[in-house]
Amino acid sequence: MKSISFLFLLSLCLPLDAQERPSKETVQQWQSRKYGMFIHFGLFSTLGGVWKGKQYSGNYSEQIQSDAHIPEAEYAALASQFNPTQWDAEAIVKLAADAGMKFIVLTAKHHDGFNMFDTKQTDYSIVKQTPYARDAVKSLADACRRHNMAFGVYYSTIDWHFGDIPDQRNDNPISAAHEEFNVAQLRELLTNYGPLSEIWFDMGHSTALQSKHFADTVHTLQPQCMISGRIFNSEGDFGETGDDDIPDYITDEPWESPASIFSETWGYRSWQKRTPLDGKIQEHILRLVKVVSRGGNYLLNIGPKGDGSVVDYDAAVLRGTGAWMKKYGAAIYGTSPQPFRKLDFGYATVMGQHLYLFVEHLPADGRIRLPGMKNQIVEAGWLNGDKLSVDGNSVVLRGLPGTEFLPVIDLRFEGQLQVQPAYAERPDSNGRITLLPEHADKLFNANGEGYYDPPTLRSEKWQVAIERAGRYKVEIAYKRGRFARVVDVQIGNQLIKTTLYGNEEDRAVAGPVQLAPSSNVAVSISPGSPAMRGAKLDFEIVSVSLIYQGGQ
Ligand code: H79
Repeated sequence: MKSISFLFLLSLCLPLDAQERPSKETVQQWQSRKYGMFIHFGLFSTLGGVWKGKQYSGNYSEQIQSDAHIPEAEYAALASQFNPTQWDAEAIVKLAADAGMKFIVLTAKHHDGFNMFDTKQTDYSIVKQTPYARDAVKSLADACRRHNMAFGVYYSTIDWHFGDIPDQRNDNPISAAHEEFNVAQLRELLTNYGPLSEIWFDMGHSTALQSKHFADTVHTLQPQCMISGRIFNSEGDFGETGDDDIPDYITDEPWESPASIFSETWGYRSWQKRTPLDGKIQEHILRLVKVVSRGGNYLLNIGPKGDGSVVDYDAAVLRGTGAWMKKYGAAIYGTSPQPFRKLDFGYATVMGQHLYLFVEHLPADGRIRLPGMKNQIVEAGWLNGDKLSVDGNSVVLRGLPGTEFLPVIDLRFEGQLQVQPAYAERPDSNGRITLLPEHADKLFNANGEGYYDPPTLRSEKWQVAIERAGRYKVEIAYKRGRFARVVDVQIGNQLIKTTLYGNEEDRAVAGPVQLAPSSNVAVSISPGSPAMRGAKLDFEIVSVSLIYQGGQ
């Protein structure tokens, strides 16, 4: 009897996540790709940001129907002139490859509700209502398959043609009928276009059950298809940052940063003021490197014209990033994030025994410093270029190699990478180590309830130095909690649990835990496992202390 009720209680804590999700290998593969092409293509492309002679700038051009208050019937009538004969899937895949991109995501349906694929749920599609009469999702999916390019689709959860009222926030609730319509379309997308590497849900304000319904529909048909966080309610397989956003917080979950060439629009805008090419290329290389050094994928968008052709400027930007990638791609694909908190010269990635250093600024004394790196440096040189001299754990530069933008140093080190964080907390004279929230690495869920909900704090993590071997108890001072909750205290590879009670400022004790001397042990506080997807720390940490209790 007792064990039955225990199991029942346990089942309440377990994530209700029966559906199979992408495997570790899939997630790793997805994360290794790093750079992808987003394509915003649809009925809106025919307008290029202009309606009845007026240029609309109140919103992105793919949302001109909303921005210009175009009556539904007038907007829908554009389909009869939509004839993208210049849509060349082969050429687009080649452009992506030339840019160094490893995956493509195409808008199967944007908020306007116009379908770029063959759907049986409505006639409002490129196949049924345009002179072109072909399936654009299919042609691109097939071309991607031929060239070993990963392929995914964007799918707007809201749909103005279905009857959602356009408003700038695109935060509409989803009716039951609309939910069923979406599910039927998702089944088509997940059945008729081969394996999809990801599905990019966007916007709307789905309930928790609706998000789960959409996610289960995807994973029942394709368990390995990665779902974007904008399915909301923590049902995504990867976090999606805000549009054109590179977060300053860190996360250890898979994530992606969607970017447009000009942040004003994703869909084609004929009158976009296009700035000099070199600066634009450099801007996107730098953004890509920032994202990758923090462990994310960079999804850079093009907005083809209504005739299906790619804007020359967009193609040139992509090829410009591709020229850089050709030389420096080894420092991007398959790498792990920067193991240093901050570098004064630029950014870093890691791959096996190589540390790749992206030099944005040449420090005044010419030294590339790697704070806290304990490994012996075997050799260093410009990636695909000249050797460089090493002094202790810094690289000494006499200048930059030519006028190359963001040149990369390839540094080979010995052994397993060990970086002593600059902020590792040391014990006081009583052997007590006090950890404060202002020194913590904060890990966030970027995968929360809705677009306008801020990322939630999932875990706080510190690095400590242990000088004396022995038993330590862990004291957590906290405030503003709710009821009682279990927390996981992870110290190195040891997990201990404790319960925090009440909502007043209070203390809880966990442990003791046996610790050996070490220059660097990670300590973290997280919601008690097994935790729901998206579980957050629902209290505020005042401090965490490791208190020495004596030797063995
Ligand atoms: O497909 C692209 C956008 O159309 C879609 N997401 C990307 C990938 C999107 N739909 N809604 N939103 C994003 C919400 C964003 C709304 C705003 Fe704004 C962005 C409000 C303020 C900044 C757009 C630009 C409206 C005003 C300025």
